[in-house]
Amino acid sequence: MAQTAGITQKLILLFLTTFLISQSSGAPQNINPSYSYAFTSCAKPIVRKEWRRLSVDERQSYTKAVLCLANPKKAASISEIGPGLRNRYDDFHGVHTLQTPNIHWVGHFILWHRYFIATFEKTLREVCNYRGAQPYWNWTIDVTSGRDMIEWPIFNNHSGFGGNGPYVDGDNPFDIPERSGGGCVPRGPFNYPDWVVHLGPGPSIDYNPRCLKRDFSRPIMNWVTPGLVHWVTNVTRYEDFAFRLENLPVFTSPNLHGAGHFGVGGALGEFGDVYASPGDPLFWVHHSTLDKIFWRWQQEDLPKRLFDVGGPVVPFDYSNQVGPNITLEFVIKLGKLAPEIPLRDIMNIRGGILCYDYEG
Ligand SMILES: *[C@@H]1O[C@H](CO)[C@@H](O)[C@H](O)[C@H]1NC(C)=O
Ligand SMILES: *[C@@H]1O[C@H](CO)[C@@H](O)[C@H](O)[C@H]1NC(C)=O
Ligand SMILES: *[C@@H]1O[C@H](CO)[C@@H](O)[C@H](O)[C@H]1NC(C)=O
Ligand SMILES: *[C@@H]1O[C@H](CO)[C@@H](O)[C@H](O)[C@H]1NC(C)=O
Ligand SMILES: [Cu+2]
Repeated sequence: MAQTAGITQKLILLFLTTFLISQSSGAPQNINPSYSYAFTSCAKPIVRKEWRRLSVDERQSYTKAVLCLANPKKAASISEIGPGLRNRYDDFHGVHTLQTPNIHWVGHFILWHRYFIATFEKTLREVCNYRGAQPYWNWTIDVTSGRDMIEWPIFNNHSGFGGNGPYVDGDNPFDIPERSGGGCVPRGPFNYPDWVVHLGPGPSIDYNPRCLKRDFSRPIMNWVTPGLVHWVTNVTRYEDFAFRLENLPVFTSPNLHGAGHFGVGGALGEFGDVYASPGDPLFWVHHSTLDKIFWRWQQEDLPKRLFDVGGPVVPFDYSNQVGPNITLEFVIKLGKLAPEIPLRDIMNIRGGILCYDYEG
């Protein structure tokens, strides 16, 4: 029954999309006319589901596939970034580390991460025989539930990513409020030594094997509200959406991207480390949610938004003191993990080189 409803929903979606495009075809605006809408090439997208919509088996097959990517016998390192990288998961971590100074607080933040996640999802499927799609984590449901973070399904010891680390004292340079952990995640698929973070902290790509730490901060997680999601999406231009999604890197002003990173990673956890955050596999479910919000924003006015990009090439250069804005021809790279592509190729999640969609 739920399956049928999902399919119906997708058909309606496809219909609406086609309808909007045919409506607009008389007077294209902000659309490059050389592009043909390539939905036909992606008739059967893989469908990314919310974590709790997966069965326990499906959740475990996802986390098992992630563990497989970190097993050098099953998924060898190919990135040639350095001797500190020992497996394919490290390659993803290392590519993010090397590019961290160029992919945050820029116009292409959400698009670079879209390509990064899609490549990760493809690798899970091709290298580790994972049959599903990359899941996403709708934090709004958990934050508004009022339940303790430790009880959220995503942090389940058995069917999730495990929970918080035990409390340990430590530096808290950003004054993360009510930090509550900081120690090694004790249970779940990503406890030590089942899961070993190799790179970091920060920009280091040296071999530095250690446990995954988490340091929950409920007040930061509470940044996520339906009102904040609305504020981010209640804009008509891409550059405004992109700016609001990241917002200023300050702890006095809430932002969706930071809520997940610092709500879970706090002061001492990997997830709060802007370079080393992929060391925590929550990275993928959190960033997929941002991508879903982006896609939903695009869909609200597809003719205008499918190919709308903007915002600075250089981090924080919102008034172009240093460099230009991104364009559809702006090229992004993932090292040896995937071909270099212009942003144009990944504007549509159901066309060109991408073929996935979101349920819910
Ligand atoms: C998260 O769930 C809420 C409540 O069901 C829903 O309104 C919202 O659109 C969802 N957000 C995302 C990103 O899926
Ligand atoms: C998960 O395991 C930790 C450590 O053993 C425990 O403190 C916590 O209560 C468990 N979480 C749940 C929801 O049972
Ligand atoms: C959404 O944008 C409109 C038009 O700019 C504005 O009037 C409205 O207050 C905004 N709503 C929110 C919740 O930001
Ligand atoms: C960058 O985009 C902004 C907003 O559209 C625009 O005002 C500005 O002129 C652009 N900067 C450059 C250098 O093109
Ligand atoms: Cu990032």
